[in-house]
Order: sequence, then C-alpha cells, then structure tokens
Amino acid sequence: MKGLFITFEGAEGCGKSTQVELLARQLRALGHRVRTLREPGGTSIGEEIRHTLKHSQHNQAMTAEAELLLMNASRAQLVRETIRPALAAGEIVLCDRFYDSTTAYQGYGRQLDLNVVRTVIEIAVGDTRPDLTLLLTVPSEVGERRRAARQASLPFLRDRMEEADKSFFERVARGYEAIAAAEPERVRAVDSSGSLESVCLKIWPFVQPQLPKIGRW
Ligand code: Z5A
Repeated sequence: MKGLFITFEGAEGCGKSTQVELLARQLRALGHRVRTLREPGGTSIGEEIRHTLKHSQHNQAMTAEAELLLMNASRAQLVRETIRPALAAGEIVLCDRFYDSTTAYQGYGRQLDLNVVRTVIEIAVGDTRPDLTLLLTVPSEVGERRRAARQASLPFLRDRMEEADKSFFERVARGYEAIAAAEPERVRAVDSSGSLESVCLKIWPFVQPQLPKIGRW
C-alpha cells in the first residue's frame, strides 16, 4: 500500500491547524483513513521536545543551532515512529508543519547556513517527503489578530518562539516565498485570509488530484 502525505505550512495564525482538521473531516467522510499530526511534537518524545522548545522555564538561552537540532530530533522520531508506518498502511497523513518550517524559521529566520539546515533535514527525513504542501498565506496583521484572539481564550503559556522580533518574522515570510518559488509543483500557496469555508474550497482542488495516488507504489 502507499498512502498520501500532505503538509501544511505558513506563518502563525494563518489557519493551518483549523484547515488540517477540516480537511481530515472531509477526507474521512469520503472513506479515507486519515492521520493528523503536528510539529514539533506528534509523538511522546516529540511532545517533550516541543515543551523544551516553546514553554520550558529553562529555554531562554537556547541557541539557534540547538533549536535546529531539537526541531529535527522531534521530526526524526515522528517520521520513523508514525509517518512511515501510516503511509505504508495506505493512510493519508496531514501534518501541521514539516521540514519547510525548518528552512523558513531556522534557515531564513535564524539565518543559519542553508546547506547545514538542508543536511540536518536530510538526516531527519531521509526519503520521506510530502506529496503536496499547502502554504497558507495571510497578511501578517490578520495572522497576528487571529493568534491573539485564540491566545485570549487560553490560559497564558509563555512561548519562546513567539518572542522573536518583527524582522525575524519578515525573514521567515521571505523564506516561504523562496521555498514556494523553488518547488512550485509540490508547494501550493493558498490565500487564507477569507472565511474558513472559502479557504477549504481553495484547498480542495489541490488535494483531489492527489487521491488516485493512494494504493499505488
Ligand atoms: N517551528 C520552527 O521554528 N521550526 C520547525 O521546524 C517547526 C516549527 C516544525 C510551532 O508553533 C512553532 O515552531 C512555530 C514555528 C516553529 N513558531 N512560531 N513562532 P505552534 O505549533 O504552537 O503554532 P503555529 O504552527 O505557529 O500555528 P498557530 O499559531 O497555532 O496558528 P495556525 O495553526 O496557523 O492557526 P489556527 O490555530 O488554525 O487558527 C488561529 C485562530 O484563528 C483560531 O482561533 C482559529 O479559529 C482562527 N481562524 C483560523 N482560520 C480562520 C479564518 N479563515 N477566519 C477567521 N478565523 C480563523
């Protein structure tokens, strides 16, 4: 069997997590077996790494290099423990962020050497690559507004990743533009500034042509 691997990317508040769940529901209604995952995290080990990266009291001094390696330690575990077995069983795997986030955030955002970043990603993922990547785009003020609204409804949890300055997030946005330009067949940009339903409708035409791949080697 062969499954289908779809990743979601974009800036904070672009609506990835919401669209992962909506697409999962749509695909399950058609009878597909669907696995939803998130990065960093998605396994017990990965969720501990996520806590270290984002919320730990002791993460203030984390270097960019440590961040790169931890993101990819979480990923190496997720790929081998969950993604590969799910794909081998013919499932559709929807992942909220994958290695393009590392290129955008650690490569462009933290300005680590892109060749080093690429090498570390290769160790983490090997030949496990997405069939399709949906890059959700929103103007930064829309993303920030959505993120703040959601944050207001949750108990406050400090997040080290969100403490970076504006120029960091501008570089991340440029990183995503470069990724989309380099791999236009795999990476499809979707304007996600409209309603939930309108974003779903824009995503489906990219997903539907991928479905016949399931079960084929
Ligand atoms: N990171 C990294 O640096 N390197 C890596 O390799 C990886 C990750 C894998 C993960 O944070 C952080 O790790 C992230 C990148 C970095 N850091 N930053 N900064 P996370 O997992 O906690 O969060 P996130 O991935 O950045 O996403 P998010 O903030 O959770 O947002 P989202 O998933 O894009 O959006 P959402 O949760 O679906 O929606 C946000 C709110 O907007 C929510 O209340 C929704 O109901 C609402 N929403 C969503 N869509 C709409 C529409 N269309 N209209 C109106 N309202 C909407």
